[in-house]
Parts: sequence; C-alpha cells; structure tokens
Amino acid sequence: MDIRENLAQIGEELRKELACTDALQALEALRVKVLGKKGSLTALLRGMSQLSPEERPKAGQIINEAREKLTALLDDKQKELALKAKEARLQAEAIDVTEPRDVPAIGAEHPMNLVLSEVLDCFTSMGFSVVEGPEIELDLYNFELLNVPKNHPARDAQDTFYIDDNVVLRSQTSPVQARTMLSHKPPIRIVCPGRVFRADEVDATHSPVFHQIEGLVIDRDVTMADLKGTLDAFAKRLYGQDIEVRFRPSFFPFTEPSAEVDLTCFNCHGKGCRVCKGTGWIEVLGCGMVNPKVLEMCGIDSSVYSGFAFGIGVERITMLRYGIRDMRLLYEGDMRFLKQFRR
Ligand code: 2NM
Repeated sequence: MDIRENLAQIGEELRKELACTDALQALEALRVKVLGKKGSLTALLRGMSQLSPEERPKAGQIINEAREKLTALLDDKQKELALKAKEARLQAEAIDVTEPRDVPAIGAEHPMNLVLSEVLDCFTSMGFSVVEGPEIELDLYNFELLNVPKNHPARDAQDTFYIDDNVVLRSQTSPVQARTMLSHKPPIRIVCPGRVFRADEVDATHSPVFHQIEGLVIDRDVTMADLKGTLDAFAKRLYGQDIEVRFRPSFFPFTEPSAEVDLTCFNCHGKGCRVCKGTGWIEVLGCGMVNPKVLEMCGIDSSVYSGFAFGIGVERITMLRYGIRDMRLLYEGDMRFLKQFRR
C-alpha cells in the first residue's frame, strides 16, 4: 500500500477515535497507539528501510509532516480535555458567597438580669454605688451587727444554712452594708445585689437560693420622707409614671420604724384584679429607718447620722414585671421560656 494512503488511514482513524475520547488517560493511550514505539506511524517509519535510497528522503518528509499534524491533533485534544477538567473542578469547588447562611441562634438576656440592670441603672442614676460582698459570711455581719439577736427566729437552722457556729451562707445582702458602714464614713449611698440563701422548700414562690438588692443611705438629716421619695422614683421608673407607693407598718430587727411597701397593681392599675387579689396593691419590698443600734454597732454616731434601708427580692419583681406565675421557670433554663426575652 502507498505511504500516503497509509498515512491518510492512520489520520482518519485517529480523528474518529479522538471524536469519541473524553478522558485524558484514553487520549494518552491513543498517542501511544499512533506515535509510541510500537505505534502505527512508527511502524511506517521503520518500513522505510525497504525503500530505495532515492525514495527515502521524500517518504521521510511526508511521514514527518504527517507526524507533526497528528501530534498537533493530539495536543489540541489534550488542551481541550485539560480545560474541560479544570472547568469541572472549578464548578465543583465553587462557593456561592450569596447563599443565605444558617443564622446562629442568638441568646437572650435572662429576665432577672434584665430587671437587675434596670434597678441598678435606676439607683446609680440617683447617686448610689453598687457594692458586692461574700456569699459565705460570718454570723457577725449576717446577724449580730444587724441587731438580730442570738434567739431570733430568723437565725433558726431551719431558715439559715450554717457552715459552723460562726459561719453561714448569707441570708440577705445586708452584711455587705454592715461591712461598708464599718469601713466607710457617711455619707453612704449604696445598693448591694447578690445571691442569698435560706432553707426553704422549692415551690412556685420559694427557692433556697434567690436574689436580693438591698439599698442603704446614711447621712445627716435623712428621714422617712427621703426613703419614700427614693422608692417612689424607683417604682415610677420601673413600672410607669402612674404607679403609686404605699407604706404599711411592719417589723425588722435592723430598722425602726419598718414598713412593707406596696405598689399600685401594674395589671389593673388599682381597680382590683386576680394578680393583686382584688386589693389594687402588690407588695414588693421591705424597708425602714436604720435602727440606731445598728448604726452604733457599725461605728456610726447615731446622734449625728440617720439612714434608711430597703430590701428588694429580684425574683419577685421579675415575676411581677413579666407576669411569671412560677419562680421555677427562672431557674430551669427552658429555652421555650427564655426565648421570649429576646430583644
Ligand atoms: C430589708 C428590709 C428592711 C436592710 C437593713 C440594712 C442595714 F444593713 F442597713 F441594716 N440593710 N438592709 C433592710 C431593711 C432590708 O429587706 C426586706
């Protein structure tokens, strides 16, 4: 067979096979099949030895031209396949920067912390400082200096967690105030937030661990009017301008006189409803004029200085603020409850 015909056939075959090749590996196999040591074109070159010396140069030229063409065909196909492979990879690795992301769950501030912040803001804006102290206290600060005598029922082991004869888990935050009176000269204006402990059974309105904010003001000429004005400002700031404050006589060992404080029912605004049990008032805190005995024991001259103090239950005012009927909801960390306070 003539060399040209042979070459034409090899070219024709390669073109056909290239048309249905779509993998780089298959392409390499084709290259070997034509141009490799045992390839069809290489066989043609070998066959030249049978030609006469006059025929050889011409045949060599034709074969070499064909070789260049075939190589070019293979190279083009290789480029095409390499490009396709790259495009496929880019496609597979593509990142859609516009795709909406999973929104991370955003936590909510705990309702007691919301209320705590509001109460502290209210008092600091009236000139009070925030003071904290230890949760494990000496009987001295928790009771003795606050005029709670040794035989007082509040000291009963049924109410107070005793660590030993002299050490308790504080049952209120007033020991922080006793410490402040002992270490600071009047004027004193402080609020003391924190955890307190009492041996109570858990129910809808009690917990052995709860939170208080106690306030203390000591200066010359501090009167019950100052106490009432301060609590009035607090009530209006937290619950609204139409809220009124009512004092009822009460008793605490550390204050004299003492009072229990009611606010206009936030729910019915004084008309009487289920929340206030028809009275139009809700009890929110205890307060009084600091007992002169307490001032003296804490190193303050009661003939020069007088003061008032009050104690607020954080759980209680949080429940009132948000209409929460069971205190346990404040401790259990139920997401369905907590989510409602997302702002
Ligand atoms: C209350 C009610 C009345 C109170 C008294 C004192 C201190 F340290 F000055 F004596 N601190 N807090 C007080 C007075 C607390 O809680 C219901």
